[in-house]
Amino acid sequence: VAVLAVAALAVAGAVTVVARTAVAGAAPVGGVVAAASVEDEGADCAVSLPGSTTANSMLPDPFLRLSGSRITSKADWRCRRAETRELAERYVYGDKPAKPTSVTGTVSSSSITVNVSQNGRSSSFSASVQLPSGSGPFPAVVVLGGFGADTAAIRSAGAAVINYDPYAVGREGTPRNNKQGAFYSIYGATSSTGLLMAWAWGVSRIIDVIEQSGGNILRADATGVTGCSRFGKGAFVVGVFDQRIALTMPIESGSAGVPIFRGIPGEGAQSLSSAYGEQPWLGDAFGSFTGSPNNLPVDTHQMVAMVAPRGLFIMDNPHIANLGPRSASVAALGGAEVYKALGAGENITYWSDVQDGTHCANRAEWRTPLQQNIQKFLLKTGNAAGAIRISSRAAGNLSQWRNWQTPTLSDGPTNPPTTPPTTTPTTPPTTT
Ligand code: MCU
Repeated sequence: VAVLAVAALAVAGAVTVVARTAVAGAAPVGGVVAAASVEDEGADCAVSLPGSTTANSMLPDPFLRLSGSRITSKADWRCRRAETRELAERYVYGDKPAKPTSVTGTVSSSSITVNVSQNGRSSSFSASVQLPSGSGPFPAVVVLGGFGADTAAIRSAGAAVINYDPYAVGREGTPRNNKQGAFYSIYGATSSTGLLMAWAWGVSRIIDVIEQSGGNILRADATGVTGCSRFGKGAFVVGVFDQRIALTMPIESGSAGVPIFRGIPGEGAQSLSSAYGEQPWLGDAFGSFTGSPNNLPVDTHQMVAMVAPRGLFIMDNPHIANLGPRSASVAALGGAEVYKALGAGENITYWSDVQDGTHCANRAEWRTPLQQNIQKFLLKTGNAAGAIRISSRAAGNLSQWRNWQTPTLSDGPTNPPTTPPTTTPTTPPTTT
């Protein structure tokens, strides 16, 4: 990787390569990391969100607990992650309900069906499956929408493709007070949960069905997700909110995807009010923050961090400022600090060093890292290093966005902090 990076720098002269140093003592989560066996490992963490938020023009400290103390061990991340999840649900995406009381379905070599019911309401959806050659059971990559992902490369690497239609679960083109699709049939058309989270809930239910299927065709412990553009936003949210996803691969996701909210206005990317208004992608609560992202108590570098230590391969396009690639690079660099602190710095790749500016083009540059990521995190036959390859056309600078430094986290678990939380000044809630 070092050779490749240096060569690219010398030839193109347009690439900023941040070399990754090996992290010592990476034992528990470094190297190849299996996904969790449950959707949310921190579901039992007690989290109480404050009633108000404090404006902060810098990226919130991902290591700082709501109580005001910083985490000190790797084990502490589990419940700090749970706090981050609650913040992300309340302020950004809306709630993701836990697994419904009944999830049933089937897995065949050509399709997956999902039937869900809860509180007397039921809904169902299905997805087609394309297996790779060879004999299974296979890992699978859920592909949101029908474009932008290199499905041929996925299959030739040895993973199945699950063609998931997000609109079956959360339709576009509806007003916020009349959302439609399998998610909203269960949770109501006035649910404040946005489409991206509804789509994520749908993929979680697909994984439930794969788990229950007995694993003869598809492996339940090796699922990836990808998609481009609005489906890159979706793929990102899928991976953030289900720890069974072993490899998350958003492509050119743009505003409401990977880019830090705080950076979008300055970069001239699709505005937060435009992204919020175009479709009900984000949760209804985000509407109070479209003009004031500094009031958000969370930003997308923390969504990146929520994927840690699992595989994350962010693909971006530096040629289209509307996508916010500079802000996306900052999200990746900020989230990578949590990966490093957990000893998993080699598990994140950000790659915007691409030639073709066409949105959602099939890009030769991503084929090798795509297959390497599939080998490493899904097939578990490889151990390629992560790479941060930020195009100098759209290179963000993390140091301009943070006033915190990355702690050295100890390996052993620690007890909850004994010092009382420090009182910080708060502004009144920005929600109206
Ligand atoms: C980049 O993703 C979106 C973008 O946010 C929208 O403004 C635009 O209409 O559609 C993009 C997309 O999904 O393109 C396929």
